[in-house]
Amino acid sequence: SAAAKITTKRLHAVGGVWPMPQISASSPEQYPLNPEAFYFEYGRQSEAQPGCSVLDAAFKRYFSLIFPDYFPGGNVNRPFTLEVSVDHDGCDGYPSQESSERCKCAQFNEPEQNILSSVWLQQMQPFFVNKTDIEDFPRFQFRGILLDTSRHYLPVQAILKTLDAMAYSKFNVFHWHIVDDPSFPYQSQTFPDLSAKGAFHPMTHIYTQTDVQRVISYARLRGIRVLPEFDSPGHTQSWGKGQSDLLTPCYKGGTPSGAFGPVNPTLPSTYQFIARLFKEVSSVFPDSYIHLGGDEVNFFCWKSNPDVRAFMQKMGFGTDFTKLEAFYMESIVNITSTLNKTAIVWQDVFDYHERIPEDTVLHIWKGVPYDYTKELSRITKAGKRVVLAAPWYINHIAYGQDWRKSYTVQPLNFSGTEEQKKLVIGGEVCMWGEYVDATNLTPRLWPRASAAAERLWSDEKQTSSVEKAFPRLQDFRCKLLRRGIQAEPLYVGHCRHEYQ
Ligand code: CP6
Repeated sequence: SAAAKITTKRLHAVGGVWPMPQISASSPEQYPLNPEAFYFEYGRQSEAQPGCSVLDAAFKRYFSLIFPDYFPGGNVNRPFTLEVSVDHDGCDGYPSQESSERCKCAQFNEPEQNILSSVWLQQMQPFFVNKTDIEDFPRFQFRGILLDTSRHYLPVQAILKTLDAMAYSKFNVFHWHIVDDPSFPYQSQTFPDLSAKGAFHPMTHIYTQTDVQRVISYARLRGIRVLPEFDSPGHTQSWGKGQSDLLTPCYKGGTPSGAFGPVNPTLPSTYQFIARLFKEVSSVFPDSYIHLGGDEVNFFCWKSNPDVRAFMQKMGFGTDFTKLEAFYMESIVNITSTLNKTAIVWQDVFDYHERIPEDTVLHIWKGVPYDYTKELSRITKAGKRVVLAAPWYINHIAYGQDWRKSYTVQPLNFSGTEEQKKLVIGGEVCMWGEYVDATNLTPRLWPRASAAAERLWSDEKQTSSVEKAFPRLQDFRCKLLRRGIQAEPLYVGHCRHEYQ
């Protein structure tokens, strides 16, 4: 195919395209696009053929995105067909860590030219396109966004909108920090009291099974995995409302104070509960990963409780409460393994555990702003795979163009061997919810998250200049606006579509 004739000429002038493709070559030849005579078709060599749900849905979406104001009645000139070829595994099932995101795609024109991978349809520009060959693949396999639906409830619509915007920046993991201390909005089939008593409101501020399925299938059609997080043993205050005896009673002056601490790691009933909850979660969420949290465990309440102290003695932990935390995390990681799921945990877990399974992924969030490179060295040295979140806590806002800091992160610039570098599977932008709800989520995320998206997708050398990125990101932000994403401005300026 013509796509095979891709030159390796690297062009920085691919207008409005973000993140930067790995290899692209544009010619000055231009082709008009007319909605009356524009068709998507399945390529002849495509393994996927009509009926491929992911691609059929992508054709519809991207037709509307290319021709947003289209209504029938224009004149037809030369028909223009865009052939699209994808592997069959892109059609059925859910996206996974193994999904191919590689494509050889031509931004037009001869019918032989292919777009491989539906993710790629977003490359097209409306009305006139330059003949462009593109060959592309991600630098990192894991490119996530964390949304926190516990500090504030986010309506399903707000989540779906975020999934749209994620696809435009080629994010492929939605890390759903679904529950935490303030509220438990996940409506469990097995333990309905968790949301009935632990959500902000038992009817309106919950995610029903239908809601969750909607999010998962919406994400699937956009090539996005849904990674659920049920964070424990800390960050679980809301769990205690609907599940008695789960949390540790805190003591004061030898008697229970009425307050509760982290999950009680000393009772067999705790592990029976977790096993049943995770069994449900692992069948509801198809992804092969579950995030188990394990961050920021406060030992104060455990220390105060005489039963916990007695358990420590019996287990030979002495007064080292990190051993107790390790015992708990090990147990729930093992539960996850028996459910055939791989665990992701916050990096805190690494500090106390030598015995977690080799395939457990560590999520790096400490060491802001610069010390995360030490964390990367230390944890990859132990042979563990990592996801880097520390430099991309974009719930933190500052005056000025803070996207530049996100953009100049060098995820592999830490001391370590080539083998260690391979263990960095990607990165994640975290939007913690203390100060974020549906009113400010979109402008706080976009286009700031897109800076990290390019760092995680594109070649670092080709995208080393923040100055060159600036006008492209401004263009891309205008594209987000045209697509209905209320992305905030980067700086002084205007979007051309404002006066067209
Ligand atoms: N919630 C949970 C949070 C944070 C973490 N876990 C957090 C801590 C420090 C900062 C930002 C977020 N809000 N459950 C840590 C992973 Cl600076």
